[in-house]
Amino acid sequence: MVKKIWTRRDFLQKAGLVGLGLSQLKYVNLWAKGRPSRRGEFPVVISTWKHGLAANTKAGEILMAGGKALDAVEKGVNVSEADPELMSVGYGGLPDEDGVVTLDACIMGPDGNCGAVAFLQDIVHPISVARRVMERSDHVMLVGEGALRFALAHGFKRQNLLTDKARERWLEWKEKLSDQDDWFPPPQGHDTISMIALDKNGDLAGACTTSGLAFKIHGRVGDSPIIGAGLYVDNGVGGAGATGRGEAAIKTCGSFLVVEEMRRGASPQEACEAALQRLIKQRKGKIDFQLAFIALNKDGEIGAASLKDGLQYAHFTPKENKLKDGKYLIKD
Ligand code: SD4
Repeated sequence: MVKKIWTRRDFLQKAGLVGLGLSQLKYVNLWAKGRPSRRGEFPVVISTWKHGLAANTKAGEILMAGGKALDAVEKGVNVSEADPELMSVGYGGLPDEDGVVTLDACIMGPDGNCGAVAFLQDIVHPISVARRVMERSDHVMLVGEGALRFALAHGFKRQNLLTDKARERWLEWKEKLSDQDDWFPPPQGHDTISMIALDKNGDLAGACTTSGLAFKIHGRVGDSPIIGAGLYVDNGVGGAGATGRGEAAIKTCGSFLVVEEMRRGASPQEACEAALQRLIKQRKGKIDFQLAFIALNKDGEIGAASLKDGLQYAHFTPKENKLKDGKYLIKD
């Protein structure tokens, strides 16, 4: 028996689609790739670390009620910022070497607009100040005293962010200092929250907020408030966020790179891994720190990868909000 060779026309005829106009065929192509069917799984949220679960819960509530991705990421990470037990974000964050808590944050919306604050002190919710910078000024980033003054002018309340627990950890660190110490590498501790959300309309937004590396040099700013390094969102493609050694994310424009990889056709998982591979190559394989990326594309697909073992991330869909392990690239 001669095997019939199926043509595109045969397929369309069988599916009853011959006679459709060009624009309708375009839709059929999308359908074949599965996009509208994935819509059922919207909204989606991905965020870093275990505390991402509580942040996702808040973001998910907003999204399930039909809210916008931008509101979801802001209110979601607000939960982490207000948690005194969380020693890497907002209130209760570990201080710098002088015992001062300094916060970095940035936010990016579906319209490509973004806002950031860096080296901000005495304000519990830096992400909300970053959003205010985005919406109420034509600047992108404010730092230090200027960021604080802007926040106070907009009604944010001043508050001491150094909890007793964080102060004790700082004193312990100081007591152990010796003349052999240097700043390389700094103490580890990677619990920045980066969050990307996709709402029911298919719009993306992202947020990233942190107290930065513990016991850093006073004045140090990491990747978390830097658009393209700690966070990047392109509403036509996807979004990505970082956690870990900020200097490494800055040197590779990490989050931007992840999004650009997705633009070139990589899945979110492949894109996260490609950005980390770029870093490994840049450093000729000499990696003595942790860095991780999370990513979410326009179709609701996610990715998460780190240099070393230990990355966890929280993944929210209408069905569940689950803590998962990220893939890592370097086995010690
Ligand atoms: C920083 N990326 O300041 C931040 C630190 C971090 O989880 O991610 N901690 O470099």
